Amino acid sequence: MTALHRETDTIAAIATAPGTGGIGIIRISGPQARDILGAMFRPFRAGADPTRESHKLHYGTVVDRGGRVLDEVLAVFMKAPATYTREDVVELHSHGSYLVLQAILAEVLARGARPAEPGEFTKRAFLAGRIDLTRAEAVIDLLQARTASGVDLAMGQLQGRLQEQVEAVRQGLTEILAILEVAIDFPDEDVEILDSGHLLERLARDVEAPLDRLLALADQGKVLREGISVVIAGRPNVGKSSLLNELLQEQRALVTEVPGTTRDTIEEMISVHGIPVHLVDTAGIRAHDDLVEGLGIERARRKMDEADLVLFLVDAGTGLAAQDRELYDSVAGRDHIVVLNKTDIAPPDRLDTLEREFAGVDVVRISCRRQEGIEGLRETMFRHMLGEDALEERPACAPNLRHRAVLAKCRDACRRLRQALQAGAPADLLAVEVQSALDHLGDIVGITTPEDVLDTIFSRFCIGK
Ligand SMILES: Nc1nc2c(ncn2[C@@H]2O[C@H](COP(=O)(O)OP(=O)(O)OP(=O)(O)O)[C@@H](O)[C@H]2O)c(=O)[nH]1
Ligand SMILES: [Mg+2]
Repeated sequence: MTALHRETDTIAAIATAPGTGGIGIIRISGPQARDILGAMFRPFRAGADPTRESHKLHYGTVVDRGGRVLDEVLAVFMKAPATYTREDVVELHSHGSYLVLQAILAEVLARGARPAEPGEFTKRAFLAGRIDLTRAEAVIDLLQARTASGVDLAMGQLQGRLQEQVEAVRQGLTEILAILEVAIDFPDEDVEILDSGHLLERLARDVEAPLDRLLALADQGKVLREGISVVIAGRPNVGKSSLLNELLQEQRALVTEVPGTTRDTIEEMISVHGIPVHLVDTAGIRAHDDLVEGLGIERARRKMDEADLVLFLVDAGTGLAAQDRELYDSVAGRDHIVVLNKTDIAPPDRLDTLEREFAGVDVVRISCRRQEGIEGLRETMFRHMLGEDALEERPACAPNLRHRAVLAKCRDACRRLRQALQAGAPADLLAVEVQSALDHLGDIVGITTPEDVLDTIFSRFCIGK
């Protein structure tokens, strides 16, 4: 199926979720939608005819071919092209009984529609050119978003933020291609048409820089959509469980002055400036001869290995012990923040000494007892998750994994183009690289996307969307 091919059959599906709801909606799209409505619908108001009035709700019943009333409904006919699919669309709003919905759908199908495949309504919107592929993908992201920040991203993408940025890069490449084509068409001109310095400048400004920004956004996108996992680690009694409780703002974990209080991991979800964080409190890690504590410590180490970010907690009241240094060896290689706890009982010069010990690492001072420094810790966590500038400016959209892979290929093509330009390669050779970069971007917005990729994307949808 290509973008030029318009569907000629009519599709129908129950658009609301399975189960019992207040109302349920059946959606029909295609050339027969209007006739199917006309044949099934009996308006309550004399002379009313929804098939003659577009985008207007009508109250009545739907009946089967034997004249039996299936339900009372609100029916709307939406004339092409001002519809979701750009085809004629009918919606029947019935009572939300799944049996009623199925009976109405069966009648619609008996009158000539066929069952819609998953995502087929949105696919038609895409094939009709109403939305590009990034917007179509945003629809499913929105339906499946599990976090508030994921919803924000999907909404930005649905409104075309990603498409705009990709189109801007495409524009930059198209202009470079136009310059190259002039050079190819007039190879014998005396004037130097191909000013490689100028082209390199354009490439850097209009193509490479925005591409790099998009790639950075993709990394942020993963965090915003899925959140990250953060593990609190440290030797016994440094205040790990106290910190979990502070971040949760709830007395979730047991806190005592006995080292080895926490034996199993404790896992909770929190939100750090809108980003979902899977927070794990662990058993204090130390040498031990207790079976249960040993199992807890093993688990703590495993959680630390899986974590995206480790909060390495130190008791500033006692200072660094051999156990801290030993444990820090296995933390230092991962993304981590050093957290100096119990500042309320630490002599000020010790805090300075400790900070010097961890030179070059983010160190945050807190006191769980006085509830101090927790907001600063949240901000430092946020910067680790999204980068320095993210607190001021949150991304309005972000490339997903599919986009990221294609952007990386486009970036490679640009790298080859840059090298060829610097080596003084002929215009036709340069044009090949530009074209390849353009094709990759075309995959993102859906211009050159292979059929099997399209199928995979739309198969992720639910039926009726
Ligand atoms: N003075 C002071 N004491 C604190 C602070 N934070 C925690 N504590 C105390 O330190 C002791 C240990 O706290 P926990 O939160 O249980 O420490 P933990 O790291 O979870 O300990 P384990 O589970 O045994 O590994 C408790 O008596 C807390 O009240 C703080 O900021 N200042
Ligand atoms: Mg604990």
